[in-house]
Amino acid sequence: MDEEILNSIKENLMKGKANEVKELCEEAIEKKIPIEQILSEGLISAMGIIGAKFKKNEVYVPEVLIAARAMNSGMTVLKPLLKEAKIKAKGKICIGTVKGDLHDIGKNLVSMMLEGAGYEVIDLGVNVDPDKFVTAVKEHNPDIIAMSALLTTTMGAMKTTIETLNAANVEVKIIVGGAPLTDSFATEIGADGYAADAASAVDIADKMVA
Ligand code: B1M
Repeated sequence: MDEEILNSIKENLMKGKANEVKELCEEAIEKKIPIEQILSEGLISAMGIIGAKFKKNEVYVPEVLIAARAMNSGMTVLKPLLKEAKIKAKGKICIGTVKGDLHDIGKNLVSMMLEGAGYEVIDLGVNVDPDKFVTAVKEHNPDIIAMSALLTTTMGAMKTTIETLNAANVEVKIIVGGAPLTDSFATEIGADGYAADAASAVDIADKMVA
């Protein structure tokens, strides 16, 4: 019976059916299925499948976005209970698009996938000044800083941000991503990881917090 509801949550999430996911999560709570189980075997598991399909080009950005919307809709029901139960997130990540860059579709997608994978994500927005990343590390003490850049002209801001973080002597791992980036650029600027897409960002974050 529990398995049936959890499978329905999964299937509806993958189809992007936000209302159904919300109702099924409410039903699961009424049936006293543990919150962790609803989260991991329902929502997170479904987003994981979407992420893997996205990586293989079996689904595209719109499908991922509607699945993420359905995930969020289920999360509105679970979040207050998660807080009550003090269930710990996998890790904390501050994410932002670097200074000078206003593109946020990819960043939002990465953010949703990370949340879908069980991370607490603090979104710093777009055009984020290097000092704002430093302030965020001091304020939130994240495990990871995730930076996005879509312009060749703003890739340099990633290097400046890493230099600023290093100068501030803060202890944090750094993942960078965005269409113009490469693995070798990430290494060159001193990032700890490069993710080519949203699903890979989750894989790398998982390795970093493991
Ligand atoms: Co802009 N734009 N844009 N734009 N725009 C590009 C990026 C461009 C390639 C278009 C082109 O010329 N063909 C070009 C950049 C050229 C270059 O630098 N090489 C460009 C330009 C030039 C500009 C302006 C300078 C145009 C102008 O005003 N003259 C200007 C700059 C504004 C600024 O930022 N200061 C500008 C403005 C805009 C809009 C505001 C109109 C709009 C942005 C709206 C928004 O984001 N809210 C826009 C858009 C939509 C695009 C395109 C069409 C689409 C970008 C996008 O959202 N893709 C883009 C052309 C293109 O890509 N076809 C273009 C979908 C998204 C899901 O993919 O962001 O790549 P992406 O994210 C992927 C991965 O890259 C990765 O995962 C995501 C999912 O797989 N990823 C990460 C991204 N961040 C990551 C972080 C990670 C890990 C992975 O970890 C930290």
